[in-house]
Amino acid sequence: MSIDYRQAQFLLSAAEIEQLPPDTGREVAFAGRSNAGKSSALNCITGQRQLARVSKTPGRTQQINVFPLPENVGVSDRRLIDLPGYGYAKAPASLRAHWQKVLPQYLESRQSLQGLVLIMDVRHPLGPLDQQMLEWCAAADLGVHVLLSKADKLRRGPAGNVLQHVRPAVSKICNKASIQLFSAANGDGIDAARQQLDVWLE
Ligand SMILES: Nc1nc2c(ncn2[C@@H]2O[C@H](COP(=O)(O)OP(=O)(O)OP(=O)(O)O)[C@@H](O)[C@H]2O)c(=O)[nH]1
Ligand SMILES: [Mg+2]
Repeated sequence: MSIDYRQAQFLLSAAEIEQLPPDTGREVAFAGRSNAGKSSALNCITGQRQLARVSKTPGRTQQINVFPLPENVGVSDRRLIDLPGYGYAKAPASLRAHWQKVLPQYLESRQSLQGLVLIMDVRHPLGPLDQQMLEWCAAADLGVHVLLSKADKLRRGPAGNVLQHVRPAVSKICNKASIQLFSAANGDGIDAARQQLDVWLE
């Protein structure tokens, strides 16, 4: 049986780890560079256009947004988490410093966190902050599933080439990581992404 992600609902936005729901059950977090397509991926996977806010302006998701899955999907106490995007140059320095502190703290301390979906624009993969994120996950012994997003922006051949190049580079930093192409625009890769969530959440 697989989980019905379409039932996900918005619960709250948190600026601090202490504001998150109790650290019980299981959750999966979505992370990535600002504008990489985190919120779009969440909306695509949950089949809900407006669950997470999507914006042309980078830096839209500035808090930790929590989306519980209701009990009636066959599991209980399960959540999806939309993390604030990193690397947005125009974000106030104080906010960047805040998340630079809170993100690794969250990855290390959150017991219910089963894995991280790391989203990278297929046209700009594996920037310095993506590498840092992978290093934090390796240090926390956390599973990572990379979505090379906006795959519809490249032809199939070039997109496949990026996948072949990025896969070993990602594994080198974090040997537990898996990777795939993904497009929120046309739904390519959605089944594989949901399967990974099922593994972590079921
Ligand atoms: N063509 C295409 N555009 C996409 C895709 N995913 C996201 N976008 C576009 O990329 C922009 C950013 O998407 P978001 O989902 O808001 O990105 P985000 O990572 O949540 O950004 P922040 O919350 O600002 O950190 C929007 O204009 C989206 O429409 C995709 O798969 N294909
Ligand atoms: Mg967002």
